[in-house]
Amino acid sequence: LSDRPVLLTGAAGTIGRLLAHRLAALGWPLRLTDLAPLPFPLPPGATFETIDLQDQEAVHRLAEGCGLILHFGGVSTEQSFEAVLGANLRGSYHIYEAARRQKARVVFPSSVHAVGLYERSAILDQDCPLRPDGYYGLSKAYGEMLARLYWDKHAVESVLIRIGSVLPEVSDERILSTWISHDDFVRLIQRCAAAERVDCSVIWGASNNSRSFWRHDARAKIGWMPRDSSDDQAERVAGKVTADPVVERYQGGKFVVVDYSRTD
Ligand code: 15L
Repeated sequence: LSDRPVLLTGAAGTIGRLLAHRLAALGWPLRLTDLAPLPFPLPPGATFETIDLQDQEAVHRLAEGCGLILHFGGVSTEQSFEAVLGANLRGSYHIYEAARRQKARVVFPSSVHAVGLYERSAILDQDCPLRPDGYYGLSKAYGEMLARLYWDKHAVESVLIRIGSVLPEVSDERILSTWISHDDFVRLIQRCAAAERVDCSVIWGASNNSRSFWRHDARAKIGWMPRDSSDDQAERVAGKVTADPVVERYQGGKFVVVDYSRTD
């Protein structure tokens, strides 16, 4: 994979900008894109072009020659089905078609919201049934199945990272379970590129948190072990919870309550 350009979609987003800076500093040849203009100066060795992921031609053109696609573009919050449909469902399909043409590996960021309707007491393994907590989580479940289809049918390799919360530090009690440090996250992306083969692997994207909701994934296969942990931040956020019992009941937290109508 090493000398071919790396396409990073969603480069202006929260995770995109972290990766753009950190991977450029590691000397990666980055091809950045986003729907929005870049809110920071172009990192060394990177190029940038504004495209809409719904424009299949543009996605194919931009992916030309790339060996790895980090697909962080699209909607990242709970929104209407129509909003999610274009960016996340169509957009991810265009990415996978481009990966197939370029014989590129894909890193697909799935999310805690693909399993957000499990209660917080549940401990999940990688092959648990997905329980999305809204249209955004559903688009992540779709992305995982899209990746599976392109692996089984076309041998397109993917790492599906079920990301918890990529934040500089823990901000409430729930995030003690879902937190992944910037350093652990960047090291994970490095392993996604460096691993000899990844097939179609699922990784729980969290640091080594003793309050984790998750266990068992493909980390040994890709050679990643988180080094950080939320544990030493527990005291600082103790008691930081919302007043909403639905938010506090489920792994997905506040995304769950958008249009929630169960009464039991
Ligand atoms: C996500 O999938 C979101 O994109 C992010 O903004 C956070 O809300 C995160 O999940 C989370 O639930 O902590």
